[in-house]
Amino acid sequence: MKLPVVRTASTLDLLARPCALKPTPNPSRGGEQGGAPAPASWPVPLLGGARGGFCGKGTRTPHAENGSVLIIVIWVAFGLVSLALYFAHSMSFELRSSDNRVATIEAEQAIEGAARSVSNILAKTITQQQLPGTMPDPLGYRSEAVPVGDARFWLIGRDTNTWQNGPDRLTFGLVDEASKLNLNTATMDMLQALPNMTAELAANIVAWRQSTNDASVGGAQSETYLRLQPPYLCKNAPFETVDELRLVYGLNLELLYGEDSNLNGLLDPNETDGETLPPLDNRDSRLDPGLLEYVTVYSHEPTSRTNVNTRQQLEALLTSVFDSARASQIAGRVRAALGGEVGPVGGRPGTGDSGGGRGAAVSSFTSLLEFYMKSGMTAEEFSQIEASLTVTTNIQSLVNVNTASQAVLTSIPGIGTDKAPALVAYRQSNPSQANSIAWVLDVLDRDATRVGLAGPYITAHSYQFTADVAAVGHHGRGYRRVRFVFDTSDGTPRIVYRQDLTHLGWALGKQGRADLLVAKGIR
Ligand SMILES: [Ca+2]
Ligand SMILES: [Ca+2]
Repeated sequence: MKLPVVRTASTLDLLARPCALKPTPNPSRGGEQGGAPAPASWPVPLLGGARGGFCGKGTRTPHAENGSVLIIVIWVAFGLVSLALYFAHSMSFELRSSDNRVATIEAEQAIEGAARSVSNILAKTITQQQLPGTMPDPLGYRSEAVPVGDARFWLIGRDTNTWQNGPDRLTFGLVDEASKLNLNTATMDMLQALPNMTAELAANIVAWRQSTNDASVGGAQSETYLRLQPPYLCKNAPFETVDELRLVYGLNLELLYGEDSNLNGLLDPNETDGETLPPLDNRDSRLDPGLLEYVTVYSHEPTSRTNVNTRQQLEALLTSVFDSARASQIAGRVRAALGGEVGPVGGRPGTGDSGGGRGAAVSSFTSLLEFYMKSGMTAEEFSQIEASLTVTTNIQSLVNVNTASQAVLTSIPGIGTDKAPALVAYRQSNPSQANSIAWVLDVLDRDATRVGLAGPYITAHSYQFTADVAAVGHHGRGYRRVRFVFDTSDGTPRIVYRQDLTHLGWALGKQGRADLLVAKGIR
């Protein structure tokens, strides 16, 4: 039996040229069906078997009609399947988007939790430790992948001891704001000593913060800023945030961010690839950060201190801390150093202290380091009272010599490029002495000139800390990052600054991503 041949192309022909179809008499088929040969005048059926055609009489066979219907049904089915797939894909996309939104909310909540956690850590440090202005022990709290429900957070920190060697791993923990130069108190020379700074830029920074249009400083004043588009005035008032540097004439993003485009203190792959990806870097496998890494506006110390230049105040403090004999011995030496009566001779045994005021008498102490050098106290004794002392009623923002990076230490007069590496090396080898500035005296070789220059700018205490919190929600999604600055100088941790840094992109490095993938796999 010969099967009828259905030409699919004929359907198109049918739709396009219906009149071209002619019935083809088939004697064999007609015989098998037991019917008479199809009349030449069969009407052409359309959909649903309706009779009557647009071509008039007898132009199509029933098999051609069936084929047409089948193909139309296939097309309709194909359309329905396409619609179903489209909606399925759309729903899947919507589901994923909702999941990401949930993860983002989880990450945001984790960041709020982190802020409370840090506040608690700082409050505990204040109440539990006898010495005020102490940095929380990094081993005393969790700062890496801390779980909050299904979310986790990290506190992105800095290891200022190994900073110059090119960080290859992220450091976690709080960042000491006193480890940086304060934009409102640093001198022009100190600012100029920072990496990538010029005399002109340093002058512009000083001119921005100075209260009057004092042209003697040099630097850009309002007439310069009024030529910019849009024009604005020189502030002539202290910096309120570090970000204000972007308004200072000549300071562009390249100078502020340097190679560390995501401000995480880590050399990310795009930060050491030359011109391949932004930022522009020198491809030397070392991180060369911008100015933002080295400056702050938050560091300041509490004002309620005992002034070592006020005799009664000092003697009252010494008597409350030491036994009366030792207190009067120290007080005597201090008086001698200040040009008063000669103090008792003879130092405490075993301390290396030969007794008596050292060097020429001064009218007043210019720094605690100088006071310590001339008081004849041991380092241990000095560390007990150091946080309660000051030399001035107008306390400046000081640099914590125990946490500052080598670049910041280099900018301090009397330390410079020759002593900064020695300071970093010494504190790395002697971490137990980090509660005081007494050790600095040895590294500066007890040189009165160096002590006189560096002393007024250094401290061993910190009261402001940054918590740079990065967080992800469930399955490592919904990345968020917020930077908080806490101030503890009045005895209670307060958030004084908050900035969303999510726009800077992923800050947890390749290792962080790998850790998340591992955690995801384990779940
Ligand atoms: Ca980086
Ligand atoms: Ca580099």
